[in-house]
Amino acid sequence: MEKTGRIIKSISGFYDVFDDESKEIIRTRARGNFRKRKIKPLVGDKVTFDATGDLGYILEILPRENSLVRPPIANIDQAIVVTSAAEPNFSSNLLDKILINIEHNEIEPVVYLTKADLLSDEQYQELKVTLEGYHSAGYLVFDDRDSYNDQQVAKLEATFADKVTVFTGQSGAGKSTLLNHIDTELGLATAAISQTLNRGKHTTRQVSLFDISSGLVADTPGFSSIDLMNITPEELPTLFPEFVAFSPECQFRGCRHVNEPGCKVKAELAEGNIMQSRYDNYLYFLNEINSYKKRY
Ligand SMILES: Nc1nc2c(ncn2[C@@H]2O[C@H](COP(=O)(O)OP(=O)(O)OP(=O)(O)O)[C@@H](O)[C@H]2O)c(=O)[nH]1
Ligand SMILES: [Mg+2]
Ligand SMILES: [Zn+2]
Repeated sequence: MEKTGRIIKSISGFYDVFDDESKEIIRTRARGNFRKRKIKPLVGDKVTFDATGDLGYILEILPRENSLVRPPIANIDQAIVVTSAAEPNFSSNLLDKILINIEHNEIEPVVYLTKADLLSDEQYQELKVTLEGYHSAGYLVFDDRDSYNDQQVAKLEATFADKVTVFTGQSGAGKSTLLNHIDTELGLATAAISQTLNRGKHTTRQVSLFDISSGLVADTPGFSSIDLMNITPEELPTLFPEFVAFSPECQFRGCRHVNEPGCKVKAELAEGNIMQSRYDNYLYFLNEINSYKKRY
């Protein structure tokens, strides 16, 4: 009998599927022809499956709304970019890359600061100014000095209803720790980065979806770098919301905001209304994307 459901976990060739109808979790395998067709089921995929035997079989993956490579997950509405102030240190380059990948997949990004308790007052004030820049650029930002203060955690949790939310960000940033504060029954494994590095592994090793506050929420393995392989030089400026806001006032349509005359983005940059670090990262990424093109 053909059923429908969503993959909530993938463990060495098996896929746990949440059955839409029975609300049970059914262990399945993918049909052999998926491999031949070079299709890999992802956590978050909506599927049809057969569950007449002991082990179910995924029959078909329904069309994806979107999918991320890092972390590997499909059909996402919102991404919480867990960003540590220290251990590992804040990197505007990595944050902007993550945000661009999220924007490119039409996923709603949220920036969530962790580990600000490890900063001096002065360092925290400085980082807060940077994060206020992200807020002005159009992002929802959570930047309390105490990452897990109840009010802030409750406010984040309130965004989960009727959505699929993915927690993403650098390894050791505190994704699993934050999820454990939101749902104290999850009991996800967490570890200090020095331990993680010693073992040469990420603490969270697989993507899993959980039912939290009337939504689905994914914990994922962290990473330390990300590429921009799928993004074209034409697309890049459209992935910075603050550039998009000003670009209709650029003299030229399709202005890349580099050397064009009458560029409103550069004018706003000079006025201090666009963050220098975001603009510098933009130029840096443009270069990186152009260098991929030369290689292939
Ligand atoms: N001081 C401080 N430590 C924190 C905070 N958040 C998390 N940690 C610690 O940081 C370490 C890493 O946290 P995890 O939650 O395992 O990080 P993760 O992002 O899930 O890491 P991966 O699963 O490897 O991607 C743990 O030792 C946590 O206790 C925070 O706000 N302040
Ligand atoms: Mg983790
Ligand atoms: Zn321009």
